[in-house]
Amino acid sequence: MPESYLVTAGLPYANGSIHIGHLVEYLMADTYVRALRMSGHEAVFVCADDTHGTPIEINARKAGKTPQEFVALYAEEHIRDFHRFSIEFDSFSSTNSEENRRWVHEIYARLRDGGHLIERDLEQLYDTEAKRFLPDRFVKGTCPKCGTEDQYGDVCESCKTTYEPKDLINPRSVLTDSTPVLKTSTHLFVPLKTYQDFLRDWTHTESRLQPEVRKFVEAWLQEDLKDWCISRDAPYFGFEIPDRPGKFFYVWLDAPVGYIASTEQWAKTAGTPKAVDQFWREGRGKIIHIIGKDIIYFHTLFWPATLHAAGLRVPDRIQVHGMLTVDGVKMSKTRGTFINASTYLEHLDPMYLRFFLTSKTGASLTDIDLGVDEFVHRVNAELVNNLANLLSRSLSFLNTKLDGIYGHLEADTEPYILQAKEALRLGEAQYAGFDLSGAVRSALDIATLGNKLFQDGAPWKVLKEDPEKARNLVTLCLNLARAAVVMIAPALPTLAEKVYPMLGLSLRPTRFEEGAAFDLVAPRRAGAHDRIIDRITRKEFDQIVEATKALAPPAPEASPSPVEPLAPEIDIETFSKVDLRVGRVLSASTVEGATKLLRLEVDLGEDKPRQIFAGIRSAYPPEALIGKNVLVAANLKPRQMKFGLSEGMVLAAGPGGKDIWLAEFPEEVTPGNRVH
Ligand code: 2FM
Ligand code: ZN
Repeated sequence: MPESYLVTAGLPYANGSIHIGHLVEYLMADTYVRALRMSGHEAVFVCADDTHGTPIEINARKAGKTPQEFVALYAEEHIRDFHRFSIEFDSFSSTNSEENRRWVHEIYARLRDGGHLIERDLEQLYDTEAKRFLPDRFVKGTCPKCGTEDQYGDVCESCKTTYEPKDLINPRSVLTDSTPVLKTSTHLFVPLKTYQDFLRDWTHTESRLQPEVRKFVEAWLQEDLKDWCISRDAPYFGFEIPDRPGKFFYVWLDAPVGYIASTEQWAKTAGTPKAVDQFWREGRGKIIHIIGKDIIYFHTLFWPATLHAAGLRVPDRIQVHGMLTVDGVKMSKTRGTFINASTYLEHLDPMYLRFFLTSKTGASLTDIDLGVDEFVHRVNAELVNNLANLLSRSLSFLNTKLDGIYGHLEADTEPYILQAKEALRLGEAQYAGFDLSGAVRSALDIATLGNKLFQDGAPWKVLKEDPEKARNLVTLCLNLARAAVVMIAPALPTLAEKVYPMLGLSLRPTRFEEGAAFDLVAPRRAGAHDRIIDRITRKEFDQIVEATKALAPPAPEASPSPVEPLAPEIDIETFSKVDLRVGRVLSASTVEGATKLLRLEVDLGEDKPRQIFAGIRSAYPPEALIGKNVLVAANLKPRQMKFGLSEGMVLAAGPGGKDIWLAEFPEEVTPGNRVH
């Protein structure tokens, strides 16, 4: 049954270039949407630039531009980069649009008139010369803890203590160097706890959230949600609050509303202006948000609560993906792995990255690693030597030896055809369940079968005695290749477009069913064949890394850190008394009254998960921990803390503050495994 879907990807800030970390999400969303359409569904794919907020306002000023000019430059760049990666939105809008302003006003009016807003005073540092309140990074002063001078208003670089700007000793404004004063301002809040019951129901609805995300949200919902401040004082780049001159909506209020505004822009250009109301007021189809795990809180609490309060449709599904790492570590500017889409494109065909990233993207929150050697190896072995090779060798054989005319599918080919049809069915379901990796694998399995038949059947030998037998064999191989191309088309649309005419077909695949047609038979003929795709080498990727390094500002000189002296020697028996286990983090949450701690629920393969308090809050946002396999000292005597019992210890390294790293194991390792 054809259904309707509205699919969104997170809105990129109009404050920086699209990089390979972003691409994980946009490629996932684009591939998913293409697959929905090939299954016969209606799928509308919208996105926009996220344009508001303090960082953009400040960077625009630094660049000598108005915020509007500044975001316009990024909009142009983003649209160009997406296009070059064949990421095709039905609408790519901006949160600074008139459509968005209207929707924000409507939502605000509904919140206000429904009695869903409260007012409260906040005391913050204010620069009397610049006439503005100062966010954390606009205040410097002496650390209240260790006395180090010249520290920002959020964290001390020296002792890593986090604090409020107003806690600094001798604070001064970064903008004017004047001494800020404390000033009170009235702000608007959404009392989120009013929606706690609604959110619980919403969270529990089947297939709304991945199980690991649901656990996480449930943990947040166990405690009263804090009121959410939705206003900011002028000057601010954003929408002014209608009946509050000088107050603006906080960027995270208007950003997701951009999903609706972008739907409206699509609806108007498609000539069906009512479609926006159909999706967002009447329930025309499923609303699916694809996001990274760093913005779960916004999408599972603030956003559905806001929509619910405003009487609009709430999302049907939030699909969360893991973050991109390169060779197992976070992307880094100095390592040259914080690669912009445009830098990549100067060196390699986007198809390689589409292939690799989709082949690594599944339905879990596990981080996605771009291992450089693996990238080169898999592109060459799977895309070039398997799929493209099947097409090239079979097409070139048919065209050069057999006049390009297809033969027949003999009766004994039935099992192979059934096998391919089964892979197509499986692949289609895999796409629908966001298991893109599985779907790509299903396509490659069909190609592997084709290559094996070609190799075993050796048409170049058969040709002399029985050219029709050779023709029929190659015909089977090309029908299998076509099935594989159809299956992989959502991930690699440009490959499919290139290859379809070579097979004698028009334009591009539009339905998965076509892959199961097996109708490339006489008297049809193949088209002219051409190079499909070339092998790559490590050198090309290294050039991308070098080009990226050249863009990065020089790294500050690292101060030598003395290595701590070793503890006294112990024997193996003493060591083996420590029972080290692999534990999987099921949930993580902050602890009221403890600025350094996170409360973790860790699965050690036992009947029930353990509660462990870990002093890693300064380094890890709780949501980044879900699903990680960590190293746990499992036979430590449980410790009663003020906040509860801590039943073990997770092990980590680093000097403190943001620089703490948990010891981790890959996802394949089973929780509870002993570490020797
Ligand atoms: O985290 C980000 O990059 C935000 N710009 C995402 C916004 S998504 C949506 F809610 F607007
Ligand atoms: Zn300090």
